Amino acid sequence: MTTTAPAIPTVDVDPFSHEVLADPLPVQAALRDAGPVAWIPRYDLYAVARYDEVRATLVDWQRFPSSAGVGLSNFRYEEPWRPPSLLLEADPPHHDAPRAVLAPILSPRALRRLRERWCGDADDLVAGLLDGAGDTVELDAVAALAEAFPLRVFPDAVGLPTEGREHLLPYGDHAFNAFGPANDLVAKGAPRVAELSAWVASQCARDVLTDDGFGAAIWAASDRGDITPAQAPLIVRSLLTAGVDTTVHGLGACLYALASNPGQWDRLRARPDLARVAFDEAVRWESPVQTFFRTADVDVPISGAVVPEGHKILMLLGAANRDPRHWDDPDTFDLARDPSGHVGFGMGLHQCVGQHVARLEAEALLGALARRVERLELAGEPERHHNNTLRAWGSLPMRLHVR
Ligand code: OVM
Repeated sequence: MTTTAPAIPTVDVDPFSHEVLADPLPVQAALRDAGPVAWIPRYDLYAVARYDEVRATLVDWQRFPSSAGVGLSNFRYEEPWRPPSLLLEADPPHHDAPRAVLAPILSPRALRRLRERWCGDADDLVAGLLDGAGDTVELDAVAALAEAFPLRVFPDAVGLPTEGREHLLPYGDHAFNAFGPANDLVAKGAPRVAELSAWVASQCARDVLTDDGFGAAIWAASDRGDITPAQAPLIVRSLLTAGVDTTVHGLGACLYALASNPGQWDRLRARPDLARVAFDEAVRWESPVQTFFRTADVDVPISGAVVPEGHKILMLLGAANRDPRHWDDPDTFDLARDPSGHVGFGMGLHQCVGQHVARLEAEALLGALARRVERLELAGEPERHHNNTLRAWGSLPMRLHVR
């Protein structure tokens, strides 16, 4: 008698179509409900969308390595659009030195020196929007807050010169599109790739960076021999790629969640120490980074089915973060819940190394707003910004009631 692995359910969707990007929740649910793993014929792609399987795939770097790329493109056969990241697109042992160098530079302990300054910067930004404006202020919370604050503090913390910072968001937007299929979103970015990549590369040089930022600290690690001088600029590049759009869209998600759940805003104003919970809950609820891929290094059984060696597997972080098998009432944004364990920052050895930076930015901005804004409300139809990887707002018209 022979036994065969159970068939993998087919789910014929395009997770990267505009229809799905406009509202990914139905496809997330369909993939979760189809089974522990599903097969997407259009891309000959396996997919996990349940919390347990997403988490298990994320932590299994031995069988699901990252060095063949964490997008749809398989670096075994296809030339990457830029030299691979030494962090994101690497496995142990190559991954370990870059990670060990960067982690302490971005650790909560190392960030303590920035806390007071960033809180003051957030107060200044909010004062500039509210002072003398009357009882209510209308603004686009994406441009005025979610983009303005990270762009004000993060490039300074890295040590970038002022010139050219407007390249950061378009570069990151393209990098996150490039993890998906070669669709219209990737084509839209293509004309500027050379220019943006050249600018980013130029900003990673030692003599361009100030001597007191994250960039200088990475270069100092190469002086100590912890990494090579050839690795240093690529690690700086990771900060510039992964550190801006992600935080912007995380803050956008958080502001949208708070504006559309006034009870949660009241709770935050009463307990400003909930700012970090609010941000993590927004990262769970909205999952600004929706997806990443791995590549099966061997045939990998998942609940009896097999993901064949050499195939890509799509991990739907957003689906896992709303899986009712794991979360109570997952679609509710709730500051009373403990969102820890969400996979919005990933899990395991590649878990977001910059997450403490993002949380500090959120704490500073939400704190400044909570001190001065009685109520936030949507003042018009919010607009999505479509990206193959990011769940993002393009504009969030809001009315701020000031006290
Ligand atoms: C990188 C990187 C890390 C995380 C996300 C990301 C574009 C890039 O190391 O360049 O997205």
